[in-house]
Amino acid sequence: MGERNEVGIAGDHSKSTKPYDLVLRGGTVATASAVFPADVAIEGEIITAVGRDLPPGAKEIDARGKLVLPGGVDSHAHIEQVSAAGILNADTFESATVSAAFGGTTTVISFAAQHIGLRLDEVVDAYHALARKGAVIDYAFHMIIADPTEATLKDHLPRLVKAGHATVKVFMTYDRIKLDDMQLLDVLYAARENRALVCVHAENHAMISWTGKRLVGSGYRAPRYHRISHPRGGEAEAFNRIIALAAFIDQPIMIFHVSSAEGAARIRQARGEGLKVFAETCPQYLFLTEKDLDRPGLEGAKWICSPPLRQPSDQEALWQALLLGDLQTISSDHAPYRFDASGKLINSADPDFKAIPNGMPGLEARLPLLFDAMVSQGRLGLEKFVSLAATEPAKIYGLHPRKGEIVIGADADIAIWDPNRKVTISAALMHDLAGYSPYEGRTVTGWPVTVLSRGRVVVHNGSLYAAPGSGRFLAREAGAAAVPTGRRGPELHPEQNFGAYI
Ligand code: DUC
Ligand code: ZN
Ligand code: ZN
Repeated sequence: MGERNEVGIAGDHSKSTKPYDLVLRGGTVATASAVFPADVAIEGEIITAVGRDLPPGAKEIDARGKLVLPGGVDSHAHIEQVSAAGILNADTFESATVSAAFGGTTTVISFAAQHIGLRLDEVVDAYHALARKGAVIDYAFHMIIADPTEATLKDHLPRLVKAGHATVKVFMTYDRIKLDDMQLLDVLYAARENRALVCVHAENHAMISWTGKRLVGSGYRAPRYHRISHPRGGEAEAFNRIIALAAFIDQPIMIFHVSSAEGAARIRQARGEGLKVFAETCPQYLFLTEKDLDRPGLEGAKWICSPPLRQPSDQEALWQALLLGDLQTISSDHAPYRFDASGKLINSADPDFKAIPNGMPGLEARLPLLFDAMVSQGRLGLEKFVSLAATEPAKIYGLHPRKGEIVIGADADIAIWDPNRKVTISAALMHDLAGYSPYEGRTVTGWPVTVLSRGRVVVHNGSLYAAPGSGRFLAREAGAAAVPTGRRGPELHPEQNFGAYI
């Protein structure tokens, strides 16, 4: 990777006759470990040099006064996906990836969502077709397994992992897609056999259903009761359970969208015990609270997501967990539903909170919100921003070093940020199809002004330059994150279980 015919040594252009295709000149480059002034040279789709005073490019972009950062990697976004309740969300691959690009994100991992009775390989093919048609940035899929039949786990999954789908996702809640503990063990075991990382939506289903039923039965129907119906102890319980199951099988897991202080504490404990438990949180859990749900009438429906928005003390605990490395990534969990009869109000014009689809848009606002908090306001700093938003997700999900870092040989996926630009977030500014922004009216400092995907300018000064279908599928092998520790539950060891191979 990264070698040029003319020069022999990647990054040394001194003996070359041909100019670089493109040079980003005079900016400040940031990686997850350093911030330094440098030009970045690109040939074709690849970064081929990073250094001071590089020779000219056939084209140049003036990056003086700007930050040159790896394009964001959003490792959790629901795009053109049919939900557990059978509802299609608002975005297409085109609108979602355009929105991502405007927000500085150049790689997205969305879902291929199996429902009961469907063949996993056919599901993956169907999402491939949608993405191939619409995506303007590069993409991959987590395979949602809702029907872990023998054919799914023994036939389709192994073939799909070999075809570059290195991650699966399972749900511990939601009628119709939740897996019971036996099924979770089956998926964890199959993932271990095939070397795939298992991502988990972990909440206690019975606690949610029981509380929700009693609330609605007693007439508490408003959106704010959504939060009450997802008890914080239900997150901690499900984390404990999936961690115990994964430790028994010795299968690394990624716990999605950590929302509570108790949840973060469980992950810290598991990691302290040497278990391979990775975890993410999302901007909504860092920047919004249950107060956002508590609005007159049905307005709060726009802020219904699961797990729910919680309290300022949870936000502080999540920031602390990010600081300590207990949480390694921040994804959007983009799941857009319009505030009308196609989305949030699809089940009724006056729904109780249980009948309102879960989720909110976030692909575009993710990085500007984080940049503002972490860089402009100084919380954790620029290197950590790059790490959480791009480098770590790329590493954990098998995309690094191709994605997630400005380094010779990587894809030229780059976002040039104006660190001083002030922007007030509004639905009108966003490019998704949700029709509202949960962050309406919030002013952030710092904005991605030019975004490149594999060396192509896809966004520049508020205009789009990419065609639908120009994004590419990223086949991934599981990286180090998915390698088991080698310490299974003793009951699975023939030396310790009277010789049984199970
Ligand atoms: N919860 C999910 O589990 N998925 C999509 C969005 C949400 O709120
Ligand atoms: Zn989820
Ligand atoms: Zn999700």
